[in-house]
Amino acid sequence: MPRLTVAQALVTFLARQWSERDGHRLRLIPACFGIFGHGNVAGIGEALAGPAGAGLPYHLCRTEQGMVHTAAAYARMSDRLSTLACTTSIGPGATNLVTGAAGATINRLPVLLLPGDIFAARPANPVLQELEDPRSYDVSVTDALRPVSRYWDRINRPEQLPAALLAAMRVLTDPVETGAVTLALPQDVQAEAYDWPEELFADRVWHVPRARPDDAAVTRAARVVTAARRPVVVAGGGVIYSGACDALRRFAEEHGVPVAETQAGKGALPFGHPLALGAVGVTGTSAANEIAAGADLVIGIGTRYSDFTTASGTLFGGDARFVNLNVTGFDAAKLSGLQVVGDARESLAALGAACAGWATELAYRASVAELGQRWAAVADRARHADPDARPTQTAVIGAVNDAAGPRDVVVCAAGSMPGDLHRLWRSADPKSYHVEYGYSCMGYEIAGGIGVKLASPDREVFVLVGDGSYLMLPTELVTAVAEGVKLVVVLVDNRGFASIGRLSESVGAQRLGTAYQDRSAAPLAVDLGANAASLGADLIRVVTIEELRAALAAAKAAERTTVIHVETDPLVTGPDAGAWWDVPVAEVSARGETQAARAGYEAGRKARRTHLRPA
Ligand SMILES: Cc1ncc(C[n+]2csc(CCOP(=O)(O)OP(=O)(O)O)c2C)c(N)n1
Ligand SMILES: [Mg+2]
Repeated sequence: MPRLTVAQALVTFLARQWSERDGHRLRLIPACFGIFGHGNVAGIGEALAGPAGAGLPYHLCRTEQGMVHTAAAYARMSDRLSTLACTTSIGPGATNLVTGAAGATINRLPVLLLPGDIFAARPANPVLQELEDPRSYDVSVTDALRPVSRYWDRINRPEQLPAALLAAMRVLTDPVETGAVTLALPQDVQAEAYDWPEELFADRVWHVPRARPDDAAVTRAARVVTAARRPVVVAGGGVIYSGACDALRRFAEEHGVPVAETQAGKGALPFGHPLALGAVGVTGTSAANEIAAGADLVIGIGTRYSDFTTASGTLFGGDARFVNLNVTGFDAAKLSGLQVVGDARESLAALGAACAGWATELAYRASVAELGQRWAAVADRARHADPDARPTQTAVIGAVNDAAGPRDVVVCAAGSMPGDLHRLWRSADPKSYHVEYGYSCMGYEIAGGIGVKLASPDREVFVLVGDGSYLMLPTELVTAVAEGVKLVVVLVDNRGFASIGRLSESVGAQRLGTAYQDRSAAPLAVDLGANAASLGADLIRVVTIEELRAALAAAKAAERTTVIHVETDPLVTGPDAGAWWDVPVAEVSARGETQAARAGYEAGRKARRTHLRPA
């Protein structure tokens, strides 16, 4: 019976966990990111520094929020078969995890969080950074992680550790339940020794299942599908995580069904495929949205049906039926859909076989191709740069897309770029488009880029980050530099929040607080490029698109992380397909513009469908 501290046992255990799917075995948790404080340095810190730590390399990050983004991005890039552990101190180190944890859980991505916690024995409380809830000494700040975690536990005695570890690994590797998993570790318990059963440290393989759908559900779905005349697939992130892209392409081609993509599903069908409609929803293309609006059947695969996908309930027709293929019944049941609960690849194969011989009419497919070409012409114009004008954001995106090889990855999360990227980026590979739009968390970009690069070092990683997002979390640049994780960061500076500025104006809020300026409304003398250079990145400043192209080539060839700073015009917007997004406008206001915005809002709201028709 090995005698180890709780922290040593935990670290030893983590180094011996594996995931397996389709015969591929991966380390489930190959590394640990962290920041030490008094709440984890003596327990987890000592364990990672000792012999147990040999199997779990440690990486120092600069912000706890950032490291959770890094872990989530790593997991997304690994199709949820592998993730990172994150260790923090108690108090603020622990609460800094909350935002990242929410992002991971919302995006259905596994991350293992190991915050320190206040003494279980309470010998001299309150300890530094203890919350002290007068209603109960049982409450600590790590309780804030409960609602954003899919499994949450506090290890108050060593005996509790084995069962908690097994439960944590199960949830991390379960495609239905996965998300943030938190094991809060009181600082005294971390250092406590215990005689552990030897078997706890055996190599353990977590087989990630490919759940097969119920035969009767597939038969029901096939009946609905083969009766459709204008079906459309909405492909979400689940298609990519399941490795179902080939199955999707076969299904689409065999049955002549066009495919529209959510943010997480973008790249499921490569750009240029005659049945690829591209982005759908609020940030969608005119091709996808027109087909979606006229569809009599929506086949949602691995999608959460967020408001961006459904245009807040206004995109699909009131009579449209839904057949939803999803690994979780929770998502499959949305929009009154006919539920096919199972792994996306398995379900697509089963549904395809059950629909054998059926295909849409040629005229329908021809209309898909024509709408696709019409959108491509609009996109071409937006991506094209006027050599004499200040670069537009869409021309910047075009230049980065041109510089990126087919397997290279673009990373983004918040602001106006995710919408432009969703519509305009041309993906040749399902892992080449990495826009975090479940939580759309400012600050994800650089930290997420690190996770992407760590998971796929053979790909070039292009981080597109707005000035607002950059200012929220530039610090992870230091981590990229220190760890030798090479990123190409394109810092798109439009002096404030172009996205929220535009939204503010459209809802009658007069762009209040959306430009970076001083109290006299003069532009701020803030130099973000100098900031990036001061954090250790190589800096290239560019003014024109031609300079940007040269800088991208240089940054690709470089071995170090490069930040390319480019200024764009916040008032020039990309093309959009006019889909509606529900952001309520003030019902009463003295201002005419706000009253007009409210009238427009009420008109828009009328188009909302309930989708209560049973499938
Ligand atoms: C952490 C966080 N806080 C606030 C928001 C709300 N928000 C969404 S986009 C945005 C502005 C982003 O600015 P920037 O990165 O410069 O992009 P731009 O809008 O200029 O394209 C804000 C404040 C958010 N998504 N995330
Ligand atoms: Mg901006």
